[in-house]
Amino acid sequence: MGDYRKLWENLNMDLEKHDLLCEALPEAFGSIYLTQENRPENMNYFNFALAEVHGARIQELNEAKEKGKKVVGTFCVFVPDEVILASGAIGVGLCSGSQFWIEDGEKVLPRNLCPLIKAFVGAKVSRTCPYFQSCDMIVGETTCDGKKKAYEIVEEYMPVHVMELPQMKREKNYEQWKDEIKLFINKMEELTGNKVTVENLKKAIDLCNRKRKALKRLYDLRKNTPSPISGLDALLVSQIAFLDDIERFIENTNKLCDELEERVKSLEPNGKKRIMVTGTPMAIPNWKLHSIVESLDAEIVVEETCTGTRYFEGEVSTEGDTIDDLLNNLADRYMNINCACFTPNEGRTEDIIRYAEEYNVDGVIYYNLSFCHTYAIEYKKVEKALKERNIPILNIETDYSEEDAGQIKTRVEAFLEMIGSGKELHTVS
Ligand code: BJ8
Repeated sequence: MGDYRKLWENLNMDLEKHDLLCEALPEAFGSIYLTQENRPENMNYFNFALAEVHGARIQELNEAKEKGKKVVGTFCVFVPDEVILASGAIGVGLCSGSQFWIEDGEKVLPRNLCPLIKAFVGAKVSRTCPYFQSCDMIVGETTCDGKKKAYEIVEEYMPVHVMELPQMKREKNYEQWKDEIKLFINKMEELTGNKVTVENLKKAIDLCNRKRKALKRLYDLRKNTPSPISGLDALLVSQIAFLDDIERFIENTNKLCDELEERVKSLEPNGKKRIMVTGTPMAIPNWKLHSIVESLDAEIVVEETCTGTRYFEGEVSTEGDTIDDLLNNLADRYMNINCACFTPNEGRTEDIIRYAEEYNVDGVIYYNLSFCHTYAIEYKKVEKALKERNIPILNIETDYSEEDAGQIKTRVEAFLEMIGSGKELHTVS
């Protein structure tokens, strides 16, 4: 990474503390990622994006800001990126996946809270996240209790707009969400001084759909046995998706997929167990579960998470001639995301069952961040549905620390032994 100290200083960052973070990340990335064998060549782009995650991309964002663009931070896949883009702003995902920020988060939040929330609040209060520091506004949402209350704390540091997400999926809830998107459009117009028109909103919808298509293409390739890409690498691509320039991300993800399509033609069986991960998101640099599972005789082939299928499944229609038509299209697509904050949420279990078949999985690991009640409670329903179909499931509740890594490894090992032999070669075109 180049020298960005001046830039970070201008962003009012705590440079000394940030140095500590910058020391830890390359080490973790090197030992987890760069030790993998036979990685696709086109992962080099994503390695570079990660290496420059606090450098070149931040410089790019700040150059855009100098030209008058606004940068907006988000924490949930319900916040429609289309609106941010249509207003001429840049969106960045701010969910944080590092233990580094937990201590600072705990200074202002209770300890018995989900690590994702403690980390993003810690990142803000410690002034060590250059994305947070580059944002003109953040957009929260009323999903889980922890998040919606945490935005009240973040509001003491910077402007916040909170979208009220309904927690049921009845007809009136679609209307409510549509109204919230309308309010969000007003807010973005006020922030940027730009009008959201039918034309620029359609263009933004199209761009986001292209991003979804690229990710879907990557995931479809993972349906092959064996997968032409490790779960770790696919996870990195998804994580970079939340931070990168959208056009460049689409181009590089498609290049990677071109290479993987070639790889599929000469796949050799590897006997590894095919695992689905379902549950809470894995924000960068949370590679803990994937690195444990893939250090064993297994490959992760799909994530039913918000850093996985929930992020890209379902496109937004561009049909219609008015903003109201497009608002309906946006509400329809977003209300189809099956987050555990909804009640009931049968759609998620149906998704998991469908993916188990489509991705030809041998077993499912239910990944739950500690103190995430909605996903923890939903476990029983998912377990019951999978057991009825003889699909093995393992429940892992963990945080960002490495303390329980050994214990998780032992449990995953026992799980893999229990689920028996790996699948034969099976290619999907
Ligand atoms: S749509 S999963 S991104 S809310 S922060 S709910 S882990 S206790 S992130 Fe989420 Fe939107 Fe739903 Fe997806 Fe639990 Fe932690 Fe809350 Fe979390």
